[in-house]
Amino acid sequence: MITLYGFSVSLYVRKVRLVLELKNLAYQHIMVPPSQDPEVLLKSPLGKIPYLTDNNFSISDSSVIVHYLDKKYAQNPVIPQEPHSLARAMWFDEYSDTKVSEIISGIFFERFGAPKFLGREPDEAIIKSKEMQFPVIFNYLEEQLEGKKFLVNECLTLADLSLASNFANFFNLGYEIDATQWPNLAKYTENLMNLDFIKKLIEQEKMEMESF
Ligand SMILES: N[C@@H](CCC(=O)N[C@@H](CS)C(=O)NCC(=O)O)C(=O)O
Repeated sequence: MITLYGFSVSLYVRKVRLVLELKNLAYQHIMVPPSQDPEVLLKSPLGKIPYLTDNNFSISDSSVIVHYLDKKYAQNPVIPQEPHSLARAMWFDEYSDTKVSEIISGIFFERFGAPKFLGREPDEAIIKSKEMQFPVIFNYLEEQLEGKKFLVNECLTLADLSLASNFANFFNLGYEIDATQWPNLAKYTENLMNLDFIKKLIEQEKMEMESF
């Protein structure tokens, strides 16, 4: 039995859930926050979410979990085998987890996390400075998507799922991508968000967040 731990608002938790859903794997999802509790540290040594157990095996970190799942459950693979494609998929996963996350999910945290977890109002100056950086990531992705439906090999990979997880936060915040400036990125994100399993998970998350 697979059990995934971590609040669904986390983009890293969402990334793993997208892979579990794509692979049609049965799993239990336990909504927990990050924690330094010794019991948690046994499964997630940095105390971060997500972490996952598969029967008696436990592992943490979204990218590591996805690599594990892809190796163990081969259906609908998300990690390419060919070296250049593998490197490209890993690079975009890294780019999404760092640069894109720092900007988009940084704003999401200010808007929703700061009031909920830190008991303070969102800092509009922080939000503004992050919004000013949208063009940096948009320009890069626009160029990388030229003539492509997906980022690697014309098929859905971890690269796209990782970005979909961040862009779900972007759209949930009410932002839009200006298709006149970034036509490739606008079309790409629209296609991603309209994939059935992604749409279904985002809808499910909305219900989970209402009772959160
Ligand atoms: N590289 C990790 C990052 C996970 C992460 O930073 N999770 C956040 C929640 S979105 C967390 O647990 N933060 C608590 C902490 O940093 O102590 C992954 O991909 O899973």
